[in-house]
Amino acid sequence: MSTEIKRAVCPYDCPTTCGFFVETDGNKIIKTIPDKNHPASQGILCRKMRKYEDSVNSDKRILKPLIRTGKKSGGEFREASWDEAVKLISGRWKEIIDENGPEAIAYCNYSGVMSDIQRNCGEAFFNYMGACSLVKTLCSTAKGVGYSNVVGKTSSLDPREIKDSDLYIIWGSNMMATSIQSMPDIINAKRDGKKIILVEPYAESMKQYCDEIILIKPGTDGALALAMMNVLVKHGFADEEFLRENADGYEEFKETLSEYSPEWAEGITGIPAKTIENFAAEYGRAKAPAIILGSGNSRYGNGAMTVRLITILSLFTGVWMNKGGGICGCAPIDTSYVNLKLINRTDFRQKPAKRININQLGTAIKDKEIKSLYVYGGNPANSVSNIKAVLEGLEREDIFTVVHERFMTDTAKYADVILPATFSVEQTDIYRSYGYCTLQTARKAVEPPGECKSNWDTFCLLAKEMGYEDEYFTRTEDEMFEFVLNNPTKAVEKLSYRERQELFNGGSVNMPFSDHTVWKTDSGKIKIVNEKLAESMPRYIESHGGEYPIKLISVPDVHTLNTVFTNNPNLSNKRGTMRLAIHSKDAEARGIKNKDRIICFNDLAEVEFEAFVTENIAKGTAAAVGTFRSEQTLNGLGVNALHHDRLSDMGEATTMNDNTVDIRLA
Ligand SMILES: Nc1nc2c(c(=O)[nH]1)N[C@H]1C(S)=C(S)[C@@H](COP(=O)(O)OP(=O)(O)OC[C@H]3O[C@@H](n4cnc5c(=O)[nH]c(N)nc54)[C@H](O)[C@@H]3O)O[C@H]1N2
Ligand SMILES: Nc1nc2c(c(=O)[nH]1)N[C@H]1C(S)=C(S)[C@@H](COP(=O)(O)OP(=O)(O)OC[C@H]3O[C@@H](n4cnc5c(=O)[nH]c(N)nc54)[C@H](O)[C@@H]3O)O[C@H]1N2
Ligand code: SF4
Ligand SMILES: [Mo]
Repeated sequence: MSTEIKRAVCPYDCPTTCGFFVETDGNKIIKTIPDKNHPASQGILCRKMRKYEDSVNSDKRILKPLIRTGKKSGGEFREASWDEAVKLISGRWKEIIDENGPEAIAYCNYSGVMSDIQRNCGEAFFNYMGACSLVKTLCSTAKGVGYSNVVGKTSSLDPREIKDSDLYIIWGSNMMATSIQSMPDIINAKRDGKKIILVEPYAESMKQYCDEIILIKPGTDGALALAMMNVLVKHGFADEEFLRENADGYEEFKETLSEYSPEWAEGITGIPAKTIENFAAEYGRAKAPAIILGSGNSRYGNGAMTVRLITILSLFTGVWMNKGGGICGCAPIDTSYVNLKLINRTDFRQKPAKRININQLGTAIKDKEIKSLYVYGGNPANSVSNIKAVLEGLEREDIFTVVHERFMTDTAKYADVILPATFSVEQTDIYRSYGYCTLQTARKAVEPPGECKSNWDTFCLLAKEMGYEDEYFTRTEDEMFEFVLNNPTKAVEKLSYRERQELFNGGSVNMPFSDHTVWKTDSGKIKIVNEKLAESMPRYIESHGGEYPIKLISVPDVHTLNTVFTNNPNLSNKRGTMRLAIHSKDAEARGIKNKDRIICFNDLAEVEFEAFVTENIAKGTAAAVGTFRSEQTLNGLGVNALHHDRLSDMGEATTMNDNTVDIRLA
């Protein structure tokens, strides 16, 4: 059998955006091969992707359009042709637009495929239609806003720059799950005697790689950062000359710091004052400490302020000027690699429409004014907060729902029409990374099975049927790909001929690291005080919290990525039963032992878990690991049923870690 090796890029929502190769027999993917020379992943593929062929060739894939025959969510469908499905959809949409206007149509898209054309082409379609617009803030928008409120467009460290750091603070990141490619640097640093400190409410996964574990109460990291800055000033570790020269508002901010003593912070964070003193001093002495910041602590009612405070802390001792010093995990790229406007076509929208925040999708689609919902590259029936509201909306007989999917997800079960979707290796696209300075492309490696179609091809078909005549919708996928590459941004224009050629054929290009020492803000200075904000002076604000005694957080699982891979039995089985980690003291107080069936409850729902009793979690905290399909849950509900749909202080982002619950034996 003759086979061929083709280049591929991981399309999932991870900071690394790993590159790899696939071996094909001309028909199917038969093997996934890591790329040792890849600039970011360097031959390391996570366990989810090591046998990607199992996911791509799964016999559970949807291969034909399906039309509902039974009740909503009943899972009864009949096969249909694309022609019938597309005519049905466009027919209903035209009726709805005639009767109620285009804002009666909503869409939902998130992280299923992160490559630029396939992810964003739906924006162009719904902009053209004039449908409701979607506020896509399900993940880490509060983090981005908190960071840029201080340093504007100045970039954070690319993970490849932390090799030069002399102290590592892993601040709320389960790197074993979400940034495995940086783990060799952590392991090597520890071996070389550099210290690794973990700041986490839930340290189970990372504890063995760290020298010191600081367990913190969820949502209180801002208080820790402030107390550290109090100590840095008190003991002369703050680089005051640097701050006076480079930052707006240092003197005023410094005056407020005396309030934020380690003893004050102990009361809020649960971390002993002495530990805070020592941590701050250790940080103050380091020449090039790297704060590796996850997104977990931004998913709170105070999330943007928390990240703002940690960003200020990272600047407080002047270490951004030293190689390896600074913050890693925010935005390492300070320029644009792809001209996104060519894809999402914001210019198609004639007037502003009703905005739907994805975190509040349930409330939005319960509203009878919404007559149709189109879902692609997302699984809101599992991934969005306040699941009961989402399901109530999806259950409506009078909401015409179309789901473009690869598998029969919980969301797809509620569809009137399901359209079969492709995998990344069956489509052509451009891949930016949000964690590394790389730009990649991959051409289609194999033809899709059955009648699966990419998002691009599907939207072009729907546009044709709707009578949308713009040239945009007439291009083939390859033509669109080449059109975007032929209209490069300034950063891409600077690449060599060979690199540009590589992008055309499918390849990974290493872009230069950014300069972390030029402040790309409106004043050209670091914004400690930012007059443009309602909260111009940074301070500690409380998270939303709630009336129940236990704080609930949701954390990533190493075997799955949100609900992607939950249809792969090898990975799901290894992940095991839906678990809730709780501290042994909290368990004891409730008569709960390890592996007991427990009910976690609040005003929104009751969700059953298996108890995981541990010392590696802050007291008064419960951590739900992974996102589950309903059939894999214990009582039909996942943890998101316990999440309110409140938004963050800035960035309109998720606050999925900011809920309270109580727990009892089942
Ligand atoms: N409890 C809990 N909830 C969470 C999280 C958590 O850790 N715990 N994480 C949160 C975060 S950070 C995020 S980003 C969100 C993710 O939320 P979502 O993006 O809604 O959820 P996913 O589970 O990633 O679902 C993506 C779906 O897209 C489909 N898909 C993949 N590729 C394609 C394609 O090319 N075309 C089409 N049409 N479909 C495709 C996949 O089959 C999958 O069903 O979840 C959030 N919710
Ligand atoms: N294996 C795997 N990989 C993934 C994902 C996955 O689900 N599984 N998800 C993908 C997605 S969608 C994203 S957005 C990225 C990043 O995904 P994220 O969900 O941002 O993951 P992490 O950055 O590892 O950060 C989560 C960590 O924050 C901690 N945390 C929660 N609250 C607090 C707090 O108040 N303070 C502190 N200090 N820590 C807190 C949690 O305990 C957890 O360890 O990863 C991607 N990669
Ligand atoms: S899921 Fe994340 S870590 Fe795994 S291959 Fe894809 S980008 Fe890399
Ligand atoms: Mo995410």
